[in-house]
This record gives sequence, C-alpha cells and structure tokens, in this order.
Amino acid sequence: MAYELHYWPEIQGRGEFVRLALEEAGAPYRDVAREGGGEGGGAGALARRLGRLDPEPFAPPVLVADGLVVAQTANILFFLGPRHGLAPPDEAGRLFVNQLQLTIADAVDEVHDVHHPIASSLYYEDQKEPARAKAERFRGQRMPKYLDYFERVAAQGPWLAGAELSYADLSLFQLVRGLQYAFPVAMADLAPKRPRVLALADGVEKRPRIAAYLASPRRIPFNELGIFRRYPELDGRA
Ligand SMILES: N[C@@H](CCC(=O)N[C@@H](CS)C(=O)NCC(=O)O)C(=O)O
Repeated sequence: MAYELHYWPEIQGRGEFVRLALEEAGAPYRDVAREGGGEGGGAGALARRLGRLDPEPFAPPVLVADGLVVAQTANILFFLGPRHGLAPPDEAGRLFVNQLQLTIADAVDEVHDVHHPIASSLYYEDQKEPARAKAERFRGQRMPKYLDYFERVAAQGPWLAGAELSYADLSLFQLVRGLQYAFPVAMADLAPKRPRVLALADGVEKRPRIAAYLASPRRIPFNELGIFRRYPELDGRA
C-alpha cells in the first residue's frame, strides 16, 4: 500500500525530509496535494484534508500509513526509519539518529526565522530590516556552530551514525544544499572548512535512488516560497 504524504504542493519545505526518506527507501507514496483529480491538489484541498484526519495534526507534513496518522517531521522519520533500514537496529542508535534529526529541525527553524524574524504571518517585505540583523548573526554564529557540530559527528563516519546510512544523513544533505542555495557567499566561506559534512552531502546526492529523484520532476526546485530562500541582501561573508 502506498504511503500518503500530505504537504504544501509548491515547496520542498519540511516535507522534503520525508520525501528524501521515501525516495531512498524506494517506497511507493502519493504526494497527495500535488495530484490533480478528485478533490484536486493545491493548498486549499490540503487544509481541508488535514482537518478530516484523525487524530487531527497541527501542521504538515503528515504521513498516513496503515491507518496511522503521523505528523511532525522528526516523528515521521522515526516511524519510517526502522521500517526501511534507514535507522540503526538498536535503541541507542535510534535515539541518536532522532536526536540528530531534531537538531537539524532546530537549524531549519532558525533558517526560516532569518527571513521571518517577527512573524510568519507577515510578508518578508514587512520585516526586511530585522531580517538583515538576524541574518548577520545567523551567518556569523549559528551556521558555523551547526556545521561544526555535524563535522564532529561525521568524524566517526562514513555516515553520521557510523557504518550505515540513516535518514539523518539524508536530512543533513538537504540542510547543506539548502544553506548553499540560500547563503552561497557565506557557505563558500564556511563549507570548505567542514570537508566531512560536504563529503557526506555529496555521498547522499550520488546514491542511485536519490540521484534519480533529484533529476525527476518530483523534486521541486528551491524557491522563494520555501524555507531556504535566496535573498542576496541576507547573504554575505560569514
Ligand atoms: N515542528 C513541525 C513544524 C511544522 C510546520 O511548521 N509546518 C509548516 C510548513 S513547513 C506549516 O505549514 N505550519 C503551519 C503553522 O505553523 O501554522 C515539523 O517539523 O513538522
């Protein structure tokens, strides 16, 4: 039975962490809001569908599988990982990978808050000045701190949890490519000093199923509606 992914149809967003895991697993799934027909795709249909799920989730992404409704990105991956060989078999390993995923989620929240430092409900254009101040600190302090952390974790390699790939590696790939998209100048400064993180992202990108996915129309390009947005005024030396 195909998984049902419910997520905004026009962005990678947090749904992308789930898409990457499903793609690497080779698991059949429907990206429901991107389908036409029936109730139709799009944001309005997504909101209506989420309201009908039981238990009702607060926000997408949401995965529906075998009668289960699973929300919160890290929780969805915690569910998928052991089912598809994307998490360690032991409890300590699974908790560690979940911990890494939650750390990536924290970084993703901070990336979002760079362009929306006052409120998600306001346009970026209405919070450009605070965004500029936030971006400077993010580039100078938080980006290097996150990247350094993952560089240290990657030292045990070749993957974050050791010998086997986990969903945290797929998510770190997405974080790195997102940062390179949104902050190309800062990342040109920071990334070469974190070679293991870069090598890990390259390794994920070359995996056959991930490479096929990235080349397919299923991969939505980065854009300025998503979490990683390229606003040149927010980029600069780290
Ligand atoms: N912690 C949640 C955050 C979910 C979230 O913020 N989803 C966004 C899209 S990426 C959304 O539509 N939020 C609606 C809202 O917060 O009102 C997760 O990781 O899944």
